Amino acid sequence: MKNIEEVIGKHSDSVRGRLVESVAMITKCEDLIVQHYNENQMKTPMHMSVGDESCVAGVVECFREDSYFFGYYRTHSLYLAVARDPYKFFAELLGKKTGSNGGIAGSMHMSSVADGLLNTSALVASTIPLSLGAALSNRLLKEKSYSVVFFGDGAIEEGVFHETLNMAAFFKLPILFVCLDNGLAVDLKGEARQGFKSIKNLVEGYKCEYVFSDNPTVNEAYGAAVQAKRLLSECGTPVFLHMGYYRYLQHIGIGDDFSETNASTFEKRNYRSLELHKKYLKKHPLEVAVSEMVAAGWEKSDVEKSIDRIADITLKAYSKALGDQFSSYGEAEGKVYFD
Ligand SMILES: Cc1ncc(C[n+]2csc(CCOP(=O)(O)OP(=O)(O)O)c2C)c(N)n1
Ligand SMILES: [Mg+2]
Repeated sequence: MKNIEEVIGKHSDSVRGRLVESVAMITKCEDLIVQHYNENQMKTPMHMSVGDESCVAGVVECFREDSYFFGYYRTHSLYLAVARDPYKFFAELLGKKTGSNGGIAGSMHMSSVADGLLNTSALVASTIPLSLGAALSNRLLKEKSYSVVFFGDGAIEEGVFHETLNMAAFFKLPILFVCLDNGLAVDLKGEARQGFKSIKNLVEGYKCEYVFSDNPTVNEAYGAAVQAKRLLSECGTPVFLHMGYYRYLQHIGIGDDFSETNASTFEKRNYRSLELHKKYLKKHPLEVAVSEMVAAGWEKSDVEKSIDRIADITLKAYSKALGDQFSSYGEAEGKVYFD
C-alpha cells in the first residue's frame, strides 16, 4: 500500500486550489451562521461542521465526478463541498423557497440531487443502507462508479451499519464508507458506548479494506481518498475510510464548550478538556490549508485574496437569501407530509 505522501506529491495545483477553496467556503459559511444565528432568522437546529471541513472537502474532491453521495445530519460541509452553492445553502437555512430543498429541509436534511448528493438525514445511520441501494443501482444501470456515505462514529453502534457492510462486502459493492470520528456521540466518548475493541478490527472482520487518516489536512484527506479509491478499484471490496477530527463546537448549536456566553442548555459541561480545545484552536483547518499552500510555493497574498473573494461571495449569498420569500406549508405537503 502506498504512503499518503507519495499520493499527495502527484496533486496538480488546480486540485490544491479547489481544496483550499472548499475549506474556505465551508469556513466562511459556518462563520456567518455563528455571527447571525442568535438573530433568530435561521430557525433550524444547527449541527455545525466546524472541524470536519478538511476531511469532507478532500473526499468530495476525489470522488466528485463519478459518485453518488449520502450524508448524515451534519450536512453543511458536505452540501457546500458537493454543490458549492452558498446562496441555496443560506436560503435553505432561512426557510426560503429558493433554498436547496425549497426551505423545508433545514440544516439536517440538505441535498442536491443534480450534483449527486442524494440524501442526508437526522436519523443516525439511516442513510447508510441508502448508499447500498445506490451502489446496486450503479451496478445495474451503470450510472456512477461509486457510492460514498458519510456518518459519525456513533452510527457504527447501529445495527443497520453492520447489515449494510455485510451486504456490501458479500456483493463486492464499490461503496466508500466515510466515518467522521470526533470520538463523541453528543457528549459521550467512545469508551462509554462501544462494546467492540476497535473500529479497525470490527471493519476488518468483514471483507472490506480499511484506511485511517487522523485529523488530516485537506491535502492529506485528499491523499487518503485517492488511496481509498485505488483500493475500491483494485480489491473489488467496499472500503472504510476512518477519519479522526476535532469537533470545535457543541453537538448542536453555535456554542463551544468553554465560553460561558456560548453555553447551550442542551449539553452538559466538563466532558472534554480546555487544554485540548486550545491546542486545536491553533490549527483550524483553513489556517492549516493556507500554510500548506504557502509551503507548496503559492504566494500567501494570492491565497488570502482568493479566500477574501469567497468570504465576499458567501456574505452576498446570505444577504440575498435574507430577502427571499419564505417557504410555505404547501411546499412540505407531498414531500414531508403524506396523507
Ligand atoms: C436512530 C437515532 N438514534 C438516536 C438519535 C439521537 N442522536 C442524535 S445525534 C446522536 C449522536 C451521534 O453521534 P455521531 O454519529 O458520532 O455523530 P456526530 O454528532 O458526532 O457527528 C444521537 C445519539 C438519532 N438522531 N437517531
Ligand atoms: Mg461522533
